[in-house]
Amino acid sequence: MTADLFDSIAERPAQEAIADGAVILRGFAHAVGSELIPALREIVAQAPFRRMFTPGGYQMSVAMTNCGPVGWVTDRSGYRYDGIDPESGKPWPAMPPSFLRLAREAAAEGGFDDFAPDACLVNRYEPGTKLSLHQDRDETDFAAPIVSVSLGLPAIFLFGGPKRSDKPARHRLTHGDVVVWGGPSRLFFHGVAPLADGEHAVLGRQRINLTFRKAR
Ligand code: MD3
Ligand code: FE
Repeated sequence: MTADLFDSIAERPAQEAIADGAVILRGFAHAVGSELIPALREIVAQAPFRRMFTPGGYQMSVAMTNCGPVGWVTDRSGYRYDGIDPESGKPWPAMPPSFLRLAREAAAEGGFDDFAPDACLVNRYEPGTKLSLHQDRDETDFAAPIVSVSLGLPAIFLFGGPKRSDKPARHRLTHGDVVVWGGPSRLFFHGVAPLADGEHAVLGRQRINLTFRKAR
């Protein structure tokens, strides 16, 4: 009993440092998951998921939407943060207080006090979809971390280094896991492997990832 408990703690600590400035907070969003999902449904009702196009003309397999003062968009003219949803011509839905609270608490837990995100990108992965290795560099202030919240089906997160050619490590992220990326790791290459099929009790056949950013 004691050994089992000890082993489970040893193998799955609540905080896993995976790089300088990057920490996985296992299950950090679990308790508030039930609060996040209804808020997410309201966001998606106002700003539905859509598969955007890269500047190179490829349609992304991951579907996206945003909430908050600005949202990340991509089209043939490039990547940018925009206060207006190009599909509706209206501002993005507001960031729910529960989202903001979670992002700020996680950032503080990861060593970043006073995180003030102005964008929350919402990614939807269905089985077989993926996100190729990339850097997040459309924000103005790289001193601010990015906070990510995983919901629904598990995914294999690919975490490389400062160069595209750095061989990525693989980290399995499950429902309720939160990751804080700051410091040197803020500009590391990363991606998500093709999602394995499955069924999640609350979200069904999908994974939803929230990324909180300070864009401006
Ligand atoms: C590491 N999303 O939206 S979240 C993205 O699971 C993105 O949907 C993935 O990469 C997802 O841009 C990964 C984790 C993440 C987000 C931003 C990072 C890791 C990061 C920025 C720098 C380093
Ligand atoms: Fe990214």
